[in-house]
Amino acid sequence: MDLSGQINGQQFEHLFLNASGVHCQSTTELDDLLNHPAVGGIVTKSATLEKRDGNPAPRYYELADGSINSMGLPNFGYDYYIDYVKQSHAKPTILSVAGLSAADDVQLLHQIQASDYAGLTELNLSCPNVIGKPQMAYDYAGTEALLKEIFAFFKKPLGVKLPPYFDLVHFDQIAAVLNQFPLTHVNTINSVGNGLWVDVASESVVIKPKGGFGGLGGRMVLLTALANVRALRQRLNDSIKIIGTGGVKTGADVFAHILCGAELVSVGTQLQVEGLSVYDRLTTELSRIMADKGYHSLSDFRGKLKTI
Ligand code: ERO
Repeated sequence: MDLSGQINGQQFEHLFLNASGVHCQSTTELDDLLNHPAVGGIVTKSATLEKRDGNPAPRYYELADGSINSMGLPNFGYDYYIDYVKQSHAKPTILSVAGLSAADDVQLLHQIQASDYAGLTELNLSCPNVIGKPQMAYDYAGTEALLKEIFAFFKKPLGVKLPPYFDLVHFDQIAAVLNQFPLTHVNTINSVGNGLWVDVASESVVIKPKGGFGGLGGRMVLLTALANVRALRQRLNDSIKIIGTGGVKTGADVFAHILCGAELVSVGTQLQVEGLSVYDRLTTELSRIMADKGYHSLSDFRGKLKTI
């Protein structure tokens, strides 16, 4: 079975990645992922210019059908992650970066441009959990201005991590912005920002930051993730590949992401729940579905969702 995909000519022998934020903060965790045979490549925890502890705990909570988090960007800082991805690895790496402001984003990308890192970078335009900082990619004019400034000097492969959109007009608007730039990929979706879970027994919220509001992930966001992959695939230039992230629990969910047009697929909440063995199970389940349908390669059905 050929489960490979490509971004910017870089071959991912296996379609599975981690979702940024899960099992990717330390080099030990990143090594675990890279050493796993069913993982095609890794995405780092989004790096800020300086190391951050993040928001106060509890800041992650597992629900029956997914998760809610308000981690607040805990990470070891840009230097830590650039040092890691600059090493020679047997699989592709994606360096995720997230400024706390547009000026930070520009500075991070200047530093990457000046470094000898030649792999993929992903600018996170969608963190829902930095208190007082809006998600940049909901501001279309701001995103356009930022990408203009960045691509004036940034000549290395760059993609962006997007928040979920919910209105068809918003897909048109963000695609019109993104299509102006030589992006290698978009990664969609980040968590669904600012949900709220109420524990009825204790009559309380379940995470501490922001009065209990946080980003939703896991199975409960699958339909939103598929809609975003599909709607963006229908609107973006063919050269901009899509990493499908969100809601993957079974091989059928992975199949659906590919059918909607994903090149690669990330696993977040379910990786947190199940550990690295999730990738073996998903590979088995996906391969069985493909075999039953007579498919040998992801390209046999990628983007070929039927409408009625
Ligand atoms: O709180 C976080 O560190 C975080 N959580 C998410 O669900 N998505 C993010 O993009 C993110 C931080 C960048």
